[in-house]
Amino acid sequence: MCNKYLRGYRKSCCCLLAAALIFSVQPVLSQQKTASEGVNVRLNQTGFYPAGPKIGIVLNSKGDDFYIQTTAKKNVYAGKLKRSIKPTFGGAYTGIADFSEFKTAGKYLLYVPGSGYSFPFEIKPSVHHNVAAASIKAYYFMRASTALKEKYAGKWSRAEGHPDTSVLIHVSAASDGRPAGAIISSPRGWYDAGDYNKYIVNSGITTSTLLSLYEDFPAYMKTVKLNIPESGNGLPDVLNEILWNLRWMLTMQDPADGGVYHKLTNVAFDKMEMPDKSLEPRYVVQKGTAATLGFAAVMAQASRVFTKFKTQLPGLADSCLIQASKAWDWAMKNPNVVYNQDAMNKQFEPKVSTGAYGDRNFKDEFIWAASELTVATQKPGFLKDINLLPDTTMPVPTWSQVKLLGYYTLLKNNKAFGPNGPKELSEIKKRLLAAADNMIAGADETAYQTVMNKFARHFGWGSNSEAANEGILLIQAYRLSPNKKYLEYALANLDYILGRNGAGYSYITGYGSKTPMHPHHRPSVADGIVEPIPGLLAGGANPGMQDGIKVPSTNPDEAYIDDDRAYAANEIAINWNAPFAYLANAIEALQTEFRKSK
Ligand SMILES: [Ca+2]
Ligand SMILES: [Ca+2]
Repeated sequence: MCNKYLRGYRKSCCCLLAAALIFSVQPVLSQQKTASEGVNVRLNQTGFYPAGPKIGIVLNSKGDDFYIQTTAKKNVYAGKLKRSIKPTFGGAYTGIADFSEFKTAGKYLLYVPGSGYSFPFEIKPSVHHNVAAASIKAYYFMRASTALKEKYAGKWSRAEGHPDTSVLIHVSAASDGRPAGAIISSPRGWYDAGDYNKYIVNSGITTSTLLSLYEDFPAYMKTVKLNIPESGNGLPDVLNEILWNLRWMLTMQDPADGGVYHKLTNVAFDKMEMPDKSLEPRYVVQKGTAATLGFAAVMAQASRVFTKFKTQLPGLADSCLIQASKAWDWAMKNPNVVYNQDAMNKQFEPKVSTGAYGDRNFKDEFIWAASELTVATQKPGFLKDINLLPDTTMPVPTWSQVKLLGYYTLLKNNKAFGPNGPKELSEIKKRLLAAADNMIAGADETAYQTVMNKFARHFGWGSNSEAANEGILLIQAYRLSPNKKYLEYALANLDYILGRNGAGYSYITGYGSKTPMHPHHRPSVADGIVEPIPGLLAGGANPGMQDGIKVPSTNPDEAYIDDDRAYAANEIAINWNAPFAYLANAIEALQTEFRKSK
């Protein structure tokens, strides 16, 4: 999805080799005991809610019995496997171990004679609390322009990188007031992904998704403590973390005309080095319609959220709304300014080869920004010239397709409109619920019992964010119409990401028994610490191999490799972590709902 071409790469795997040698001196018995864990028996490696659904998937099953065992291998529950109706993408049928009716809290294994054991898992309330919080804390580790202190970052503490107080105006971005080579200050923000650049388009969907998490579940999000420098200042920590990026975004608007620079970047990707070692000049480049509308949408949403914290943040909500309106005005005057990096490089020096995030269709960005501004201002004018229903598709959001972000906002603020809401609202609601119904139809026939596993096309670049965004759509539908199936299949996609999948990985660094150890992420590669920075979501299974690194299988859901060169399957990115953070925290916030019907 980031579609970034990389240079100056070097591999660093000596640490893993050393770890493997240490493990080889462990007693043979313990090796045998662990050898079969998680190979044929796949499930959420974190665990399950006592009253929630609990499913394990068994590959190569010989019989039809399964057992839940304590970690001392004592049987506490027995059940029968069901055979999947449809096979995996590789053509094999699976055994489905449904132990939902086993509700006793504890630590367990799923055992299937002839197939082996699952990894250990827990049954307990709030079982996802820690991994959900870690996926937001991950943004602290992505902060530019600050040192990470040991008190907050533990062994991943590091020196400050990229102060970005002296950023050049690239010739593509020159204006009367800011000629090429002029200097602006644009500090803070999150590094985008495996690289150290900052892109407004991708920051837009990311920041909005995290703001929505707070907006949709404010009571729960107040309980999520992150141990970051701002903790304890009276704001929920998720908002504290968002502010680090929001304050950077605010500096990316040209105050003279309201247009927003597409990105703040080196001219080329850095080597695989720590951020403080990267000292290349930084530029802001060309203003564009996608960046400016994304900025308008996020700032309008932020004004709505932060208006409740005027004591702690005097003036912020007002500034956000003023800057959102200025951005909107620029976009209305410049409705089709594409960021075309190749064309820019033919015209201007220095050439820029970092992530392009090029988009040519702004219908969805206009819908998103107009929806946010309408809700924030309660003025219907923003929607006047916008076709809210340009087509019948309901694509889950990506950085280049944000229509549903606008729909979610309109629907959840439905009541605020009173009788003067957009006339399309009821149709949008109908389409969202139909999309959710469509999504869950047939998921129970798949080999892994998930929406994610329905179609090969779900397994593109950043497939784990597809799984998470499907989960968000189902949760948005559940909030409109409390069909328990929506919630259960949202949870099933969380189970997918945390281990019930074709690759057998829990795709979040540091959470689960088999997790990515070599994400394509510069600090994780360069810091000399064996464990990668925790709470990061790997892109996931993707048979495309755009990086040229061979994956062990090209079956779509198995096409994953834990290799730090494999940016097509194993990069991390802020726009992938955000939907995971939404899904995992939303499921935690809604966990008591599982008790109600069963
Ligand atoms: Ca678009
Ligand atoms: Ca490392």
